[in-house]
Amino acid sequence: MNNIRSMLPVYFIAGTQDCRHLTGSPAENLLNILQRALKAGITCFQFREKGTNSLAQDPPLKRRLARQCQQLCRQFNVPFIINDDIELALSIQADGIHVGQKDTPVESILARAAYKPIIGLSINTLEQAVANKDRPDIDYFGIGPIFATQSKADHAPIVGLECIRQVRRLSVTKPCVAIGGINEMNASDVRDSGADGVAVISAISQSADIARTVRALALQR
Ligand code: TZP
Ligand code: MG
Repeated sequence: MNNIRSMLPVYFIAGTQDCRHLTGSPAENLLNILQRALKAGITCFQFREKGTNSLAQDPPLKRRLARQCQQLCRQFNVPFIINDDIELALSIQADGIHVGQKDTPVESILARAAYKPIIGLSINTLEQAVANKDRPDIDYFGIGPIFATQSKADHAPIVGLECIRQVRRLSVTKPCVAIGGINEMNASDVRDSGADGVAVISAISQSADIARTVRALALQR
């Protein structure tokens, strides 16, 4: 995956905890939503099992589901990223790994990897953006939360669109995907502020019409 920017326009993130409004098993629900999102044209998928309602407590099941999601993404030629779980990501050769500021440091991920995974880092302040902007081992930033979100209980302070603008004003040219409370209505503002793409959980996982939502998120460029 040479062109990181091209994978950021509609970056879908989900785990079984985000699909509990459906009636099937947790794994079926996620695969069902992911398949519809892939058919609709998402440009990247991040597998993120987090919290008490997730499979974080059941590693074998989590691993099996990760592989199923990876296979689905492969069929659609869409990068498959794993949130935080370095062991799992490296053992199944996920295309990439996304980490937060408090997760495993990027150097130690790469020291353990037998291949070069795409690396995404969450950014919540201008200082973090500037400190990491010239690091060649980080492929993209996830900036947020931009708006209020229901999908992450322990989220960092909301930064608003202004944070994306300021990051760009500080000459941060690294590919950036914005996250947190982004939907069909505000995605164009997010892009106009300087983000290369939008990362969403609920806008897609809870959409009554995933095809329409993905098209709308994609068109707002
Ligand atoms: N990190 C910052 S906000 C967030 C994460 C994982 C949740 C985004 O979810 P939603 O439903 O798109 O607001
Ligand atoms: Mg994390």
